Amino acid sequence: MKKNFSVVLIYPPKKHQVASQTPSFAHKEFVNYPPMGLLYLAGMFKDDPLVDIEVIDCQVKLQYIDQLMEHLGEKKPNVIGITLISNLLYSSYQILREIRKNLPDTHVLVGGPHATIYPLEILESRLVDFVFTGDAEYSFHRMITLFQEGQGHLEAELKDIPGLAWIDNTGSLQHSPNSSHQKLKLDDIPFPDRGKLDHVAYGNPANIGEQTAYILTSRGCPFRCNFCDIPHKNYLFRDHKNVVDEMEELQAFGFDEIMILDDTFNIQIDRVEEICHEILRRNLKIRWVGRGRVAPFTESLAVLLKKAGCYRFHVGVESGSDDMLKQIGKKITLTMVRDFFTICRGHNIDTLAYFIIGFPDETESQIQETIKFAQEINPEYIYFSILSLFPNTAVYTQAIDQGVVTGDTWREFAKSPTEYWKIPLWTQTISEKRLHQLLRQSYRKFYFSFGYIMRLLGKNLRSPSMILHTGKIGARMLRYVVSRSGGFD
Ligand code: B12
Ligand code: SF4
Repeated sequence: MKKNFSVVLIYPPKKHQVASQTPSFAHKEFVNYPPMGLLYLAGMFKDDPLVDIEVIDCQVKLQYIDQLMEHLGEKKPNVIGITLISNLLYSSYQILREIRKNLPDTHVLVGGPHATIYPLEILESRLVDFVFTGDAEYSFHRMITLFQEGQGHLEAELKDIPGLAWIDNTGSLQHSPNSSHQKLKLDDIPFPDRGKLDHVAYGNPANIGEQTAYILTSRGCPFRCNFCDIPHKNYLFRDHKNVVDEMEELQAFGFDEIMILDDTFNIQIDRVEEICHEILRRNLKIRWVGRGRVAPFTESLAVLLKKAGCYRFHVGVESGSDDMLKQIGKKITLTMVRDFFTICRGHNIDTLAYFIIGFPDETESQIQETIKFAQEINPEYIYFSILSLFPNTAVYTQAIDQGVVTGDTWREFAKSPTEYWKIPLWTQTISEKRLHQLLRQSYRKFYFSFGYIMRLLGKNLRSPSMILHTGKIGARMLRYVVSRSGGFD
């Protein structure tokens, strides 16, 4: 017999976030996207009157742990679930400790990228009951149903839940393989339940709409850049009709802009073309932004994208040196990059280019080439970061093997997160201090050039609120580029 059930899903706060190697104005103060994974989980119960799901994004609401605990203490949910992101682990563990202490009868679940990499370390902390690795929509649904039926303790049932890790009755760690990703049909998964969050809280300064919705049309990436850990190495994608159904729903809901958050939206040009044709066939009038790679990309695709409402495209360029692009396994060349930006400019599609400095053995002159290259390709926006050695990446393994980091420092952090822990960097060739100076230089040379400021004045300042907003970001950025240190939290 199923019972009424209350579930709270939490995205952890930014406070105590491990300092990332991007200036904080670029990722923390002005950019906020909703936790899509939690909205997808909530979507699984949209039509279930017996399950009440609340999603709390502590990056924008109940940002302090005592506020969050007060709310949870009043609500006393049956289940609490938390997304674990490696950089946000310290505060996530603080929350988990408080939950164990104050709500000992509540079932505690975790999932997300960090949980997928370190399930056993998390279970050893004894702060959670179940860890979900990989995509979790169906596993989460099954688990909640088992709880409702009072069967959440049955080992035989738990073993059938793909990707689930737990400590069994004998005290042994168990982990069912998550082979479901390969078989997952994204078109069958209900749309994320966007009604669970206040969407006014989310945005990106580059967006021009009043209210942006975020969608995922694919998951995973078959490329294996050595610095990146995309949770799935194989690429799953949604049918064009399914994608445009969601876009249509979002337009009806009142969103006037859509940002596609895929890591690699344009891997299959045919599918992207079909999406554009479908948008045009249904006469949708909505602006949207894509996120993908510089290749494959063609002139005819750009024409179609523009016609279908795509006004900006984000791509990872990473470096202005062909040797470096080869070394990091990006599988693109500077010629491909130049072609992409020429095509976009020709068709009036704005661009945002991501760059990284501080790769293994990268020289200062290669970094200068990258800074120059950013100016040459002249996107509307750049986003530079210093390479962070993330767990589960080839470059992190290389760093361990070559003694650049001492031991598996991420695993130690995963076992017991500390407040002032620092992400390892590759500082054998260029010191951390110099990398930060070069990072500041990259933003200064690009955003504070005469040409860029003139372009900004001509293009972006359409309303008083936009002028105010741009002024605020400009002032913050100026403070950063002239500062000698700081700005990284
Ligand atoms: C969009 C995005 C962002 C956005 C928004 C983050 C947000 N609010 O979700 C922005 C740009 C703000 C961002 C910032 C950062 N991000 Co980010 N981001 C992503 C990206 C591209 C997509 C996330 C997403 O929506 N995925 C789609 C959903 C459906 O999948 P999902 O979130 O994994 O959720 C599923 C499962 O994990 C699971 N699940 C998730 N949570 C839970 C909870 C429970 C209880 C259960 C049962 C299951 C479960 O079920 C979900 C449905 O299947 C991912 C890469 C990727 N492809 O996942 C990186 C990624 C998550 N980001 C990452 C990082 C490192 C960061 C930053 C630290 C980067 C930085 N240098 O500052 C910051 C800090 C994060 C922060 N402050 O929140 C890493 C995390 C690595 C790690 N080991 O934790 C990833 C994996 C990218 C990478 N390859 O390195 N990010
Ligand atoms: S950086 Fe982009 S292309 Fe490379 S593996 Fe990650 S998602 Fe794929």
